[in-house]
Amino acid sequence: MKIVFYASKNTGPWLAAIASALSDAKVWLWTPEEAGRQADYAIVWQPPAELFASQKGLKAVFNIGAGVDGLMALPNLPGNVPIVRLNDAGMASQMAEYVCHALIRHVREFDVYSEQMKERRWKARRPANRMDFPVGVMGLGFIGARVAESAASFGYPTFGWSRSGKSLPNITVFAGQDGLEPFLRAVRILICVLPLTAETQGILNAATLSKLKPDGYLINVARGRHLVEEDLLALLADGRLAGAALDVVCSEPLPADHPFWTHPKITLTPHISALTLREESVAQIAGKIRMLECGQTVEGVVDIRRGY
Ligand code: OXD
Repeated sequence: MKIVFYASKNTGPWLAAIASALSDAKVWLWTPEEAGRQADYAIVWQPPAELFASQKGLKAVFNIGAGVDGLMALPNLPGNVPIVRLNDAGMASQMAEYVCHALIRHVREFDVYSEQMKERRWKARRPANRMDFPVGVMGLGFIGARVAESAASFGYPTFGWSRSGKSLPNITVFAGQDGLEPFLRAVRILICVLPLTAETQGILNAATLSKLKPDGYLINVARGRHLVEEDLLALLADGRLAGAALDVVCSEPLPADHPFWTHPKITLTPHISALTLREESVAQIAGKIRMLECGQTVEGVVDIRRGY
């Protein structure tokens, strides 16, 4: 079996992990010089378009990440073979941790306590009532469902929204375009875990964000392009939103002169809410390759029409 791999960094450890999980496979790093070398499987993260232009016999493509928007944008992606994304591989619990941390930091006012500490002020603030902070999760795939369940487990009233809906214990779920407005109106803390597609790009904008309950708070752990950044800045400026925690931005790394860096109501992290865990990911991909080789179907196959 022949496997071509592409990532822009840490390639040595990935190649070694794949070779050790699939010891009968020949594994190599894609380079333009070796573009003609044909593989059965491609395991990639943000590959150049030329990779697919040169590969003619792929049986499946594995994305070493949960979001496939980067792959979907490539012109030569083979249309007739499974494109498989990671499902979970340790990401759901990282994402749930990140989101609950951002949620609780905001609701329990930990940023205020950090400021008080700088002033050596010992002063308790009024306790927050979780009922005043209904949480809404946009995107209820494996990761989104885990995020919603985690928020609900702390006792926050929790709502979910997705294209086609889903039944989840303790979560009130809204579906589709008709469900979007009632969902937003029910929510004060909005969490975006959506896949990025033509339909969801820009979904976090002035019209949608201003439907949140007053003093709304946004947590975006999906993709920067879900958010219209200037709309967020305007809503923060006029006090319509209380703040935002952003793990993703339109242009990554965020340019040094971007207003988000110094905004007092924005907390930023550099796209780390759920990092790809090499061991878990390689074990999952190797298992799926073995299943495909035996003619079985695998989980996590992308619906190219939907884009996720
Ligand atoms: C992913 C990511 O899609 O890291 O997995 O953003």
